[in-house]
Amino acid sequence: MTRVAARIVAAHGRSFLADTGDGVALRCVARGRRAEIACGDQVLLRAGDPAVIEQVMPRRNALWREDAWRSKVFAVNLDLIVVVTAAQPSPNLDLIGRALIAARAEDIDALIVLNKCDLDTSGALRARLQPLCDAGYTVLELAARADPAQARALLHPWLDARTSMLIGASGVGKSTLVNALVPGLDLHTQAISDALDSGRHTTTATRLYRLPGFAAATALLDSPGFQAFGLHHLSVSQLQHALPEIAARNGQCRFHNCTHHHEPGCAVRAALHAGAIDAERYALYLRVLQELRDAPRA
Ligand SMILES: Nc1nc2c(ncn2[C@@H]2O[C@H](COP(=O)(O)OP(=O)(O)O)[C@@H](O)[C@H]2O)c(=O)[nH]1
Ligand SMILES: [Mg+2]
Ligand SMILES: [Zn+2]
Repeated sequence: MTRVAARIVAAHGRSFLADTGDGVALRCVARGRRAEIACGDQVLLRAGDPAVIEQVMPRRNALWREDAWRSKVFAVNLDLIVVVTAAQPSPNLDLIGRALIAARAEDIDALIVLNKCDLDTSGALRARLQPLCDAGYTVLELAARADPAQARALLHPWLDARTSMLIGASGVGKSTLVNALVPGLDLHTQAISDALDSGRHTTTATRLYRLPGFAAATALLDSPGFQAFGLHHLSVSQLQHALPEIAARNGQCRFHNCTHHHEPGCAVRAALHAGAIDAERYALYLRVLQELRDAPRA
């Protein structure tokens, strides 16, 4: 029986689209009850109509969230997440911070995009994103709809030869950005519906696209927005290493197992009080820390 290697480019319940390398998206289904298969998974297919996913290859990493009720894999085998924000709709910095933590915990690089820079309300958002710049993240300002050529030029060095995933709230312009990067794709922005989205105007499934004009290994994933981002799967140490401004103080506290919450001689709280760590970022750390402590451990 011949097996074909392929990459999952769309996941929708138990049915999938896979790319076997010839550019044709093949419909396939998962066999039996198996672990969640996600966009970006490398698989072996048994030919047929539909083709059957026989095997899922080991993953390099996975961007996922977990709360008390369930865990969800957004996508796997990623090099970069591009967190897209815009003045409209106004960003939720808690969710953005959590996505950045989830990415760093899996060794996935991160970039922040401030989209819709043509809106004159963008200045206020720039100020709100400053703590992320201070923590070492790059913020690129662009306008996917107003100036797609510039958006493409700015993103090229970040996306080229890598597998990247756009994430962010619904309406910030992720699908518009994919359209700017894949000429002729005419994606389902809120103005245009799409078959996979069953007539709805918004992106409901994560999809992987190849980018023409970029290196062959380049892939970009568009994703729907998310309303929650639990991080129950992390350990306290992973959390501390996933916030760059806290990781930078690693080993500088009086106690080696300092939680940076109340202990004397804490370098993180000293930096907080000196203004070197942003209060909102520290509050995010404490919120997630508390959730990890409340979470039932397997
Ligand atoms: N003003 C402005 N609007 C934009 C820009 N990029 C996208 N939009 C609009 O924002 C809305 C949501 O875009 P969409 O790509 O569907 O967002 P998604 O939900 O993140 O995929 C649409 O009406 C777009 O035309 C931009 O650069 N400037
Ligand atoms: Mg979309
Ligand atoms: Zn400490």
